[in-house]
Amino acid sequence: ELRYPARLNCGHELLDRTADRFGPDRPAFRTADGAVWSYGELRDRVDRIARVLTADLGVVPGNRVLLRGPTTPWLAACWLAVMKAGAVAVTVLAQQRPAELATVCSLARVGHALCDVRSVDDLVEARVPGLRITSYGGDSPDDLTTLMAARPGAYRAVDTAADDVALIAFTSGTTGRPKGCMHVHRDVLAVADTFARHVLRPGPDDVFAGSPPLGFTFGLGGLVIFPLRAGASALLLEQAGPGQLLPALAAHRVSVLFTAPTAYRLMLDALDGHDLSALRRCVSAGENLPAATWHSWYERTGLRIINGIGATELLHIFISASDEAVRPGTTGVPVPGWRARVVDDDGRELPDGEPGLLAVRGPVGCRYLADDRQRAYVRHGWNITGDTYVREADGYFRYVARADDMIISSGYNIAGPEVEEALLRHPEVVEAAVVGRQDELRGQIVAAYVVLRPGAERSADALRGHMKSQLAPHKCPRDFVFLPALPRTATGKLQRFRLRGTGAL
Ligand code: 3SK
Repeated sequence: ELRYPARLNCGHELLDRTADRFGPDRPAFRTADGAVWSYGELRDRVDRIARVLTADLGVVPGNRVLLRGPTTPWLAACWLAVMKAGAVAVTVLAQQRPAELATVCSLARVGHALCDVRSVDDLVEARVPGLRITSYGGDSPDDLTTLMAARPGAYRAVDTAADDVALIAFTSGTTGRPKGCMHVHRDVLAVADTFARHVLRPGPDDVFAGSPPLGFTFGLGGLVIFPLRAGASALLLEQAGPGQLLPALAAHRVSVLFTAPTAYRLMLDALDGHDLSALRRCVSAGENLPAATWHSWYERTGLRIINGIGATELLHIFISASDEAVRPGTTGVPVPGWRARVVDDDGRELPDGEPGLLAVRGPVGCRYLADDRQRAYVRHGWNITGDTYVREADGYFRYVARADDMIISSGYNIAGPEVEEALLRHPEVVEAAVVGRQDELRGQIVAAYVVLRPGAERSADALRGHMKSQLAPHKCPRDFVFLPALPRTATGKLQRFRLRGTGAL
């Protein structure tokens, strides 16, 4: 069991203690253009930002501070400064539009914003009443970068309680209405001391990199919390599509990679000529990793992708496995410190092999910010993630579908991901999504939305033939739709509701 003192500031633990332990000259953050921030430099900048927050902007512990910008050391430094100042970080994605920003600010009662100077316009356009916006990275007299220069470093972190709220992470899920998930200082350390410590086992020489932004807790963990907790460094990439990721992995000798299944698939097509010899851990989360992608990556790189399921509600990954314990096609086992079971709608545990709702509990729990949906997420002390899973006889958890993604056709229960996985085994298919479409005769039919490799022939007959060789007839799609790209949220999650016809494509 994890034990933390009653008074704890996660910013102080992640930054000051790590800098003291490993030395201020160790690299903390790197950028694509070769800049390196040592722990000592990072600490100095964080402390000056914390002083500006408190002395110039009047931020007091508990105030909510919105953070917005591309993935840079400055954004990470602002996050750490908010932690050290005992305020509450509300991180949002660079892609979020003014109306969405206004909703988040109103739900979280945000009074201050630190925003990359390049992303300020949208925030101004959001017209949030009473919001004080401070840009960073500019050169105006009221820019954070200018204000910092007039403030000394050496800021002493606020003596927060371990269960004071440290951050509010918003999730829109895959359907819309945003929910704010509150996490306390202890939670921030707990995800590093469970998933990162037991599954990644990082050391100070590791270099972390990846595509998820810091406004998504997958990225915040993988690119800030985990490397700093280990005294390691992170390469922070403003552009982190598969096209930028591969050369960056080689040039910066990245050893721990965080990205989503789609990026692994896209990188497979472009691996040649890239030196990935420093890479030792490849983490996939955000959505289910198909076994076909795991095997192709292993064949080409010799690396075993670490699959994981996480949630904004629970901050990071809670089921996973690493090294020889990885079983392709499954997510893994509860990360040490976590428990998981498969239950029915009444919360009763189901026997192994039977699909049901995934229920988990551990050091971090879901605490929605004033939202009735809390009652549905936390039942009988267990977090119900909304995923359908099977626990196999050997204790491994296998993903079946999102609970609302099961297709019922002619009385058969069909899991969309199983059909998608079979589609992805076709050599011309890069992405696939399967949904149920209403049908008078069968209740629902299986409809497949497919993205092909550039130049591939759009032939439904060819796909139909392939699917017949892969799956029982009732699971084969009756309709194929070819798309240039699948609709996704800003964090990369598939928006099936748009494919079901309940939203614009
Ligand atoms: O949403 C997810 O899938 C996720 C995965 C890993 C860590 C955090 C999150 C939110």
